[in-house]
Amino acid sequence: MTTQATTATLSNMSLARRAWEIRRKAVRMGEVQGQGYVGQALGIADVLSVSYFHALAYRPDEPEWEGRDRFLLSIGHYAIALYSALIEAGILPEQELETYGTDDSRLPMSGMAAYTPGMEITGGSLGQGLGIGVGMALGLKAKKNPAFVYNLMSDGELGEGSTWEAAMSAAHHKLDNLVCIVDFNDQQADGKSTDMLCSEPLADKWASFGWHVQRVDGNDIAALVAAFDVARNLKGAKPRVIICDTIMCKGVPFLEEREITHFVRVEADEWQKALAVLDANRPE
Ligand SMILES: Cc1ncc(C[n+]2csc(CCOP(=O)(O)OP(=O)(O)O)c2C)c(N)n1
Ligand SMILES: [Mg+2]
Repeated sequence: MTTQATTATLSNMSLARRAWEIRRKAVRMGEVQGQGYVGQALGIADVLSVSYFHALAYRPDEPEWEGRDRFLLSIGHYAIALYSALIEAGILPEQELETYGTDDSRLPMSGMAAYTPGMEITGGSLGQGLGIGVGMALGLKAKKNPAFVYNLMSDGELGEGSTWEAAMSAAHHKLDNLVCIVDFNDQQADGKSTDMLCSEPLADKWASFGWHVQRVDGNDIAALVAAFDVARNLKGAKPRVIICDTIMCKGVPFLEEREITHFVRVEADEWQKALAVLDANRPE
């Protein structure tokens, strides 16, 4: 599979180490700007590691390669996480990290397709990514392009009606080239997602919409690898969803233990502290 050829050229660093690198870059960007959605980035780092270093086919030096798998960031506010993965994957140069969120940077605080190589869509108006993904997956099929579309969405987006219209449409069109990843961190802007608008039983809901469903610990790399492999190789004309239960701020215990909110507050002197915690726990 093209994926293997792609990752082989990216060295044999472990997926755990890649996730660590993604976490470290996100915290560093947070330090540059003095703010950022680092809680989300720390939580989704394992998913991004498995996506970019196990599952996706892409060419770092040719981000628009027609054969690439499309990775859609429906949640524009997670841009700091995707930039970290794109830098780690060699699609963006590492030094650009220092420009995060500044005027004229290609790395604005919310993801913008027009600014950033590797950013496939301008997400952020929540609930749009899956519908765009349906269109892209249909388009790829029409062009007989075997690439896959991966849409990363949040649990907050489960409250958007457009998500479920897109889900119904994907099953109707038998989009077996579409994988939806739900970051279930049980948090959204006003509190816990389960308290705001409970989506449980979530796996049953997706299944009833005609999707192949898996639910995994989104911070367990082995479980993610297995789930991504099933989603890719499954026979059957269904779209696939991987619901990932993640922990916000994962990997930095003093932030994990803090009362979790949508915008986790990190004081000016805590960025270095967070980096030190990560540095003390660097995987091989
Ligand atoms: C259509 C739309 N409504 C509201 C917002 C404002 N908003 C930005 S992030 C966010 C939280 C959404 O939940 P989730 O993505 O699960 O949040 P997180 O896990 O990052 O806390 C909201 C409501 C938006 N961007 N788009
Ligand atoms: Mg959430």
